[in-house]
Amino acid sequence: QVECPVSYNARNPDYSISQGACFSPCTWDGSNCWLPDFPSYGYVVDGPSTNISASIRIPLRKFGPSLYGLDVTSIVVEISILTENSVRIKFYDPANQRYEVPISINNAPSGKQLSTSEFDVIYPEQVGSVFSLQIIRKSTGTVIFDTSVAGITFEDQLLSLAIRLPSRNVYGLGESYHPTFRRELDDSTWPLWARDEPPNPFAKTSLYGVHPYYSVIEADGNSHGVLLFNSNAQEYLLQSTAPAVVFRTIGGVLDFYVMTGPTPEDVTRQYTSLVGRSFLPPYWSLGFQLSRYGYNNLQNMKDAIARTKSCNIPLDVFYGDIDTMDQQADFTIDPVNFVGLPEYVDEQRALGMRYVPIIDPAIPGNRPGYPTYERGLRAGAYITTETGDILFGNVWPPEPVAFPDFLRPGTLDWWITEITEFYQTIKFDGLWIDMNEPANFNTNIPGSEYTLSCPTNRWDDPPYVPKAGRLGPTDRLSDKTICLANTQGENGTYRHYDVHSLYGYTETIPTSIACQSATGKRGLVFTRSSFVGSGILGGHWTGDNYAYWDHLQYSVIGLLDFNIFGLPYVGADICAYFGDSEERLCERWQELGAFYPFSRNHNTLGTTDQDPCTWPLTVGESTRKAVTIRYTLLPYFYTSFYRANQGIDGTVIRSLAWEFTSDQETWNIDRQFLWRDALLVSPALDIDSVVVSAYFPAGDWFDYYTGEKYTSIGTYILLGAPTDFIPVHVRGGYILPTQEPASNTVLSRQNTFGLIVALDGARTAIGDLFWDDGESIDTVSSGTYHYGTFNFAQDTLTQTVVNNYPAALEGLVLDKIEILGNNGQVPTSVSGDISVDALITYDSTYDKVIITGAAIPIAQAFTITLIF
Ligand code: MIG
Repeated sequence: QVECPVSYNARNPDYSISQGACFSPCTWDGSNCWLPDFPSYGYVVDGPSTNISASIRIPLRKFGPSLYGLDVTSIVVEISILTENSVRIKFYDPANQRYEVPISINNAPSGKQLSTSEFDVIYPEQVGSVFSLQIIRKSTGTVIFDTSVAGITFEDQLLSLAIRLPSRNVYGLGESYHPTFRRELDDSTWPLWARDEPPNPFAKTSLYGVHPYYSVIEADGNSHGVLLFNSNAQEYLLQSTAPAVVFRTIGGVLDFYVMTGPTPEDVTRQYTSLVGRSFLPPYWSLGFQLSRYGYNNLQNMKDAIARTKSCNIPLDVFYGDIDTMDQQADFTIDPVNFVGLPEYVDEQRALGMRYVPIIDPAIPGNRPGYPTYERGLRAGAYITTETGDILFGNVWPPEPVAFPDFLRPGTLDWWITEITEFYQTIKFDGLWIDMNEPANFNTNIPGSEYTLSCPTNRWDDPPYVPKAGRLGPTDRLSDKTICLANTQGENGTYRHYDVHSLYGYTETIPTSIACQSATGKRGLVFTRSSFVGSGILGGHWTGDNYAYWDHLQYSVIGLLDFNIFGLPYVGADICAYFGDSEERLCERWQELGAFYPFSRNHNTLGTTDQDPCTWPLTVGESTRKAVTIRYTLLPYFYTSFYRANQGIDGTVIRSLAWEFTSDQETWNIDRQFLWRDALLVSPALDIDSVVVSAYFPAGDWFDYYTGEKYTSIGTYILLGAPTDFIPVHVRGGYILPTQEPASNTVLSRQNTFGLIVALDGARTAIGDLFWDDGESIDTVSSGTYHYGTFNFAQDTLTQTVVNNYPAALEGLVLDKIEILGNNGQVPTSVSGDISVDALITYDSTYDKVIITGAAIPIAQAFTITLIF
């Protein structure tokens, strides 16, 4: 049985359903409302299958009762095998072109039919049979995708498919705050609708971005993933019985992609191959970053940066939020409070720092002497109402504002020009795009000065209101955003109803182009609202978190989620956005945040300062220690981003479940994570706690700080975690490139390299190094990069240069090599491509061999051998 979709505007305020809201054909069982049992309604096979343009098409016809009406009686399901391990299943209306997501993904059919080496697709062929579809993993017989749990619904404004799951290990589906990485199948319904709504772990609300994608670990450890490529307002039900994921959307088509792994990392790689590999972030964007909303004037900004530098915390990036603008208008600078900002930026950039300003989409339309609006008007850049007038809302700035329509070509040119011209005012290195759900204050709330009240029509008030609609006093989808009947695209091709959740995605594209054309460099763009495939061009921060200990913990889940969504460049506001942070919390947050891909301390207007060196006690010192580890390991981290960008790997921040899938204990772990495959981070996340119960999958692990070895058979170990300390371990069998840290990455990139060689039981290890100038556009495609692989075996360490580009590493040497896990075998010397002055020492306490003064040019292949 599957729960009946009961419109959210017919429900009780707590979302529960009363009998009166449960109507035929659904039935009330005294406490809940159920759909009729399958197969008493749905679609039947209506004719023979045909094979057209490398896909199989099966005509289907509706039978049984309708839910909200306007059923599409005749639909087609088209099955296209894309690769040996991916398939597309698309249900659509062959007679009427319906809206489809206007983003191109890599979905060319291969021409294979219903079966690959990995899976079979099965459905009844006989005309008149009730249609359902199964995908079966060949190697195990597991049914990984099974629609025989409920009837398919394909109405004009309600489309639904229920998928029976082969296990209860479901991950992904977002963006939302949820308290566990492995989703709870507890009969809850979650929205998928871009919304400016702070994260609330208890209310199951919409967040900024939309990723209708899950990944499942099957009972035997095989793994698959499922994407519903749809951008309309959606919800999904995580049903306990069956168990099942039920998708419901109010528009578009049902366009599913299934990836069959078989490992979770394979699934993520297959997903990023489909929707696009993540961008390669500039090296500096992996440095530590400082921000706040409400510096209020230049002096406060300068003070925070000076404080941070004065306690020797490496720092690469500083920010200008909307308070640096002239009354929050894009491309301006507050002429009173931030006079001198461009000069200060120049001064800091000369020292190797980078500056990133915020940009909001909304453009004030009523402000004398503000040419950006006029130019946008001439470009036809703004979203219009149904009657063709420009739509005015009220957000930042809180005055009548127009919303750029990034689905119109003219908008793109205008936007790129505005950003490029802003570069003449102030030099920036990246752009931070906010409020792009798009947010609008007070929509449908009468009484405020510039209230946007959305008219009543079938888009603003659809017959079925999914959970995404329930938010404020009026419970409409347009609450806190703009009206859904508005049109977008050239000649009003689209309704905002359809493309709402693509707003952030579509803004990211021209912003990224503009950032590169203005700066001539790779740049960094990160966005609050994201969609499937946003990782190609941008990163993400997880939004307006609170100064609570559980938000510290959930930030780990945010990292893991976005890594499986293909946006590995992600982070949470360190020390929290809302609320005054607290010293111990901020200290732990700085320690954990030192291991976020996007590592930025940020808070909101009116809160007390929380930059690491503003605190009286040890936050500054603890931050310095953790951030110094980060900078030391940046060559390894940067290489990990290269691997995700190239599809060698799926994730950068990796859950233990993705790396040690055969160990079931890892499937629930979400308080620890890995940097790729070889660095385990086990943060202290609880108030007052100075120990961490950390899980160590079977193998050898080395304490990052001491080199002490733990050989685990797969156990929890209680680790000491004093307030100034974050446990970090290196995995045996791996080689991590390092570099001497410095006060920023411009300087650290000139320092000597090191290698941490962590041996496994067989005394072997592998690793790699990607290096380029860290900021040029397209270094990979132009071949202007170094990529080398390291290997240690039979007492010999080598680098093989896979892509030779010595210019990237000119003058840089590998100087320090630490070999961990020697089983007490002490070399007396070292031979090969190494300086005769190299020193070799042995630390008997931790069984560590340390070679210093190696002076090996790191751009070149080398071989060195330990002599015993
Ligand atoms: O209404 O630009 O999430 O990071 O500092 C708040 C001000 C608007 C929300 C973002 C936050 C940013 C803030 N913005």
